[in-house]
Amino acid sequence: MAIISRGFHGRRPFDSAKLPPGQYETTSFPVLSAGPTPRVQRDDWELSVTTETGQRHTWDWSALMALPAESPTVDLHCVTKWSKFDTEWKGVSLDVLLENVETDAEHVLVTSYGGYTTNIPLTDLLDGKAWIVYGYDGGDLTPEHGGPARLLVPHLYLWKSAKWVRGLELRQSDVPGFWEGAGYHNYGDPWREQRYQGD
Ligand SMILES: Nc1nc2c(c(=O)[nH]1)N[C@H]1C(S)=C(S)[C@@H](COP(=O)(O)O)O[C@H]1N2
Ligand SMILES: [Mo]
Repeated sequence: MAIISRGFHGRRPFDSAKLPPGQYETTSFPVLSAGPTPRVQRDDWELSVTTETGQRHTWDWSALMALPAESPTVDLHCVTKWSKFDTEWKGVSLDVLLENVETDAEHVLVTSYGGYTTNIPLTDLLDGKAWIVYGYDGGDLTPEHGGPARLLVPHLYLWKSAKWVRGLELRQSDVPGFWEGAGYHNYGDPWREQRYQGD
Protein backbone atom coordinates (compact mmCIF):
# COMPACT_ATOMS: atom_id res chain seq x y z
CA MET A 1 0.00 0.00 0.00
CA ALA A 2 1.26 3.44 -0.88
CA ILE A 3 2.11 5.76 1.94
CA ILE A 4 0.32 9.02 1.32
CA SER A 5 1.99 12.02 2.89
CA ARG A 6 -0.59 14.77 2.99
CA GLY A 7 0.67 18.14 1.90
CA PHE A 8 3.83 16.84 0.28
CA HIS A 9 4.97 19.42 -2.27
CA GLY A 10 8.09 17.74 -3.57
CA ARG A 11 10.28 19.83 -1.32
CA ARG A 12 9.89 17.79 1.82
CA PRO A 13 7.01 16.29 3.73
CA PHE A 14 4.84 18.95 5.30
CA ASP A 15 5.48 18.81 9.00
CA SER A 16 2.27 19.85 10.70
CA ALA A 17 3.96 19.58 14.09
CA LYS A 18 5.85 22.75 13.19
CA LEU A 19 2.67 24.74 12.56
CA PRO A 20 1.05 26.51 15.53
CA PRO A 21 -2.77 26.65 15.73
CA GLY A 22 -4.47 28.92 13.21
CA GLN A 23 -1.35 29.37 11.07
CA TYR A 24 -0.61 28.39 7.45
CA GLU A 25 2.78 27.84 5.87
CA THR A 26 4.20 30.22 3.27
CA THR A 27 7.48 30.05 1.41
CA SER A 28 7.51 33.75 0.54
CA PHE A 29 8.85 36.29 3.00
CA PRO A 30 6.22 39.03 3.42
CA VAL A 31 7.31 42.48 4.58
CA LEU A 32 5.22 43.91 7.43
CA SER A 33 6.13 47.36 8.66
CA ALA A 34 3.95 49.85 10.50
CA GLY A 35 5.70 52.81 8.87
CA PRO A 36 8.34 53.74 6.32
CA THR A 37 11.60 51.78 6.25
CA PRO A 38 14.30 53.72 8.12
CA ARG A 39 17.59 53.82 6.22
CA VAL A 40 20.27 53.43 8.86
CA GLN A 41 23.86 53.30 7.67
CA ARG A 42 26.16 50.89 9.45
CA ASP A 43 28.54 53.76 10.29
CA ASP A 44 25.72 55.54 12.12
CA TRP A 45 24.25 52.43 13.70
CA GLU A 46 24.43 51.89 17.44
CA LEU A 47 22.78 49.47 19.82
CA SER A 48 22.34 50.44 23.44
CA VAL A 49 21.34 48.48 26.52
CA THR A 50 20.23 50.57 29.48
CA THR A 51 19.59 49.10 32.90
CA GLU A 52 17.11 50.03 35.61
CA THR A 53 19.93 51.82 37.45
CA GLY A 54 20.74 53.95 34.43
CA GLN A 55 23.86 52.10 33.29
CA ARG A 56 24.31 52.31 29.54
CA HIS A 57 26.18 49.83 27.37
CA THR A 58 26.65 50.53 23.64
CA TRP A 59 27.91 48.68 20.61
CA ASP A 60 28.70 50.28 17.28
CA TRP A 61 28.80 48.20 14.11
CA SER A 62 32.43 47.09 14.49
CA ALA A 63 31.83 46.14 18.11
CA LEU A 64 28.88 44.01 17.05
CA MET A 65 30.95 42.37 14.30
CA ALA A 66 33.69 41.57 16.82
CA LEU A 67 31.31 39.40 18.87
CA PRO A 68 30.98 35.67 18.17
CA ALA A 69 28.23 34.99 15.65
CA GLU A 70 25.73 32.15 15.52
CA SER A 71 23.68 30.88 12.58
CA PRO A 72 20.26 29.94 13.89
CA THR A 73 17.73 28.18 11.63
CA VAL A 74 14.27 28.91 12.96
CA ASP A 75 10.56 28.96 12.10
CA LEU A 76 8.78 32.33 12.00
CA HIS A 77 5.15 32.84 13.02
CA CYS A 78 3.36 36.10 12.20
CA VAL A 79 0.12 37.03 13.94
CA THR A 80 -1.41 37.66 10.48
CA LYS A 81 -1.29 33.83 10.27
CA TRP A 82 1.62 33.05 8.00
CA SER A 83 4.46 30.87 9.21
CA LYS A 84 7.76 30.42 7.41
CA PHE A 85 9.84 27.37 8.22
CA ASP A 86 13.61 26.92 8.42
CA THR A 87 14.73 30.51 7.94
CA GLU A 88 18.50 30.97 8.18
CA TRP A 89 19.95 33.91 10.07
CA LYS A 90 23.30 35.17 11.26
CA GLY A 91 23.80 37.23 14.37
CA VAL A 92 24.84 37.55 17.97
CA SER A 93 23.07 35.79 20.80
CA LEU A 94 21.54 38.06 23.44
CA ASP A 95 23.34 35.83 25.96
CA VAL A 96 26.60 37.25 24.62
CA LEU A 97 25.41 40.85 24.50
CA LEU A 98 23.96 40.79 28.00
CA GLU A 99 26.79 38.76 29.56
CA ASN A 100 28.37 41.71 31.38
CA VAL A 101 25.18 43.67 31.99
CA GLU A 102 24.23 43.72 35.65
CA THR A 103 20.51 43.90 36.20
CA ASP A 104 17.65 42.78 38.43
CA ALA A 105 15.08 43.89 35.88
CA GLU A 106 12.52 41.43 34.57
CA HIS A 107 11.15 43.43 31.65
CA VAL A 108 12.62 44.72 28.42
CA LEU A 109 11.27 47.46 26.20
CA VAL A 110 12.87 47.05 22.78
CA THR A 111 13.19 50.26 20.75
CA SER A 112 13.84 50.71 17.05
CA TYR A 113 15.03 53.35 14.63
CA GLY A 114 11.77 54.78 13.32
CA GLY A 115 10.04 54.66 16.70
CA TYR A 116 8.65 51.10 16.90
CA THR A 117 8.66 49.47 20.33
CA THR A 118 7.80 46.04 21.76
CA ASN A 119 7.98 44.59 25.27
CA ILE A 120 9.42 41.19 26.15
CA PRO A 121 10.25 39.49 29.48
CA LEU A 122 14.03 39.39 29.92
CA THR A 123 14.01 35.60 30.38
CA ASP A 124 12.62 35.27 26.85
CA LEU A 125 15.75 36.91 25.46
CA LEU A 126 18.18 34.60 27.30
CA ASP A 127 19.28 30.95 27.13
CA GLY A 128 19.68 30.76 23.36
CA LYS A 129 16.22 32.09 22.55
CA ALA A 130 17.03 35.45 20.91
CA TRP A 131 19.59 37.15 18.68
CA ILE A 132 20.52 40.48 17.17
CA VAL A 133 20.69 39.36 13.54
CA TYR A 134 22.34 41.09 10.60
CA GLY A 135 22.45 38.24 8.05
CA TYR A 136 19.60 36.42 6.36
CA ASP A 137 19.72 33.49 3.93
CA GLY A 138 23.45 33.82 3.33
CA GLY A 139 23.48 37.57 2.66
CA ASP A 140 23.10 40.87 4.46
CA LEU A 141 19.76 41.56 6.10
CA THR A 142 17.91 43.94 3.75
CA PRO A 143 16.42 47.22 5.05
CA GLU A 144 12.86 45.97 4.41
CA HIS A 145 13.42 43.05 6.76
CA GLY A 146 15.09 45.17 9.42
CA GLY A 147 18.67 45.74 8.27
CA PRO A 148 21.25 46.68 9.28
CA ALA A 149 20.15 44.62 12.30
CA ARG A 150 16.98 43.37 13.95
CA LEU A 151 15.96 41.43 16.98
CA LEU A 152 15.00 37.79 16.36
CA VAL A 153 12.80 36.11 18.99
CA PRO A 154 11.32 33.22 17.01
CA HIS A 155 9.41 31.52 19.84
CA LEU A 156 7.06 34.53 20.02
CA TYR A 157 4.90 36.05 17.27
CA LEU A 158 7.07 37.94 14.83
CA TRP A 159 5.91 41.41 15.90
CA LYS A 160 8.22 40.89 18.92
CA SER A 161 11.21 40.64 16.55
CA ALA A 162 11.81 44.39 16.25
CA LYS A 163 13.33 45.46 12.95
CA TRP A 164 15.99 48.25 12.89
CA VAL A 165 16.65 47.55 16.55
CA ARG A 166 18.28 50.40 18.43
CA GLY A 167 17.95 49.77 22.13
CA LEU A 168 16.99 47.42 24.93
CA GLU A 169 15.64 49.15 28.03
CA LEU A 170 15.83 46.82 31.03
CA ARG A 171 13.01 47.86 33.35
CA GLN A 172 11.50 46.87 36.67
CA SER A 173 7.98 47.48 35.38
CA ASP A 174 6.38 46.26 32.18
CA VAL A 175 5.23 48.80 29.61
CA PRO A 176 3.36 47.82 26.46
CA GLY A 177 5.01 48.43 23.10
CA PHE A 178 3.45 49.60 19.84
CA TRP A 179 1.21 46.60 19.05
CA GLU A 180 0.73 45.53 22.67
CA GLY A 181 -0.71 48.99 23.39
CA ALA A 182 -3.02 48.60 20.38
CA GLY A 183 -4.71 45.47 21.71
CA TYR A 184 -2.32 42.69 20.76
CA HIS A 185 -1.36 40.16 23.39
CA ASN A 186 1.24 41.24 25.91
CA TYR A 187 3.26 38.01 25.55
CA GLY A 188 2.38 36.56 22.13
CA ASP A 189 3.04 32.81 22.31
CA PRO A 190 2.00 31.34 18.92
CA TRP A 191 1.55 27.84 20.41
CA ARG A 192 -1.05 29.20 22.83
CA GLU A 193 -2.46 31.41 20.07
CA GLN A 194 -1.99 34.57 22.11
CA ARG A 195 -2.88 37.00 19.36
CA TYR A 196 -4.95 39.61 21.18
CA GLN A 197 -5.50 40.78 24.74
CA GLY A 198 -7.65 38.19 26.48
CA ASP A 199 -6.53 35.25 24.30
N1 LIG B 1 10.69 48.35 13.76
C1 LIG B 1 9.69 47.52 13.42
N2 LIG B 1 9.81 46.21 13.67
C2 LIG B 1 8.83 45.36 13.33
C3 LIG B 1 7.64 45.83 12.73
C4 LIG B 1 7.53 47.21 12.47
O1 LIG B 1 6.52 47.71 11.95
N3 LIG B 1 8.58 48.03 12.82
N4 LIG B 1 6.63 44.93 12.42
C5 LIG B 1 6.61 43.68 13.16
C6 LIG B 1 5.70 42.72 12.60
S1 LIG B 1 4.04 42.92 12.91
C7 LIG B 1 6.14 41.63 11.92
S2 LIG B 1 5.08 40.41 11.40
C8 LIG B 1 7.56 41.48 11.55
C9 LIG B 1 7.68 41.37 10.06
O2 LIG B 1 9.00 41.14 9.70
P1 LIG B 1 9.33 41.08 8.16
O3 LIG B 1 8.86 42.39 7.56
O4 LIG B 1 10.79 40.87 8.08
O5 LIG B 1 8.54 39.91 7.61
O6 LIG B 1 8.35 42.57 11.98
C10 LIG B 1 8.02 43.07 13.24
N5 LIG B 1 9.00 44.04 13.60
MO1 LIG C 1 3.05 40.85 12.32
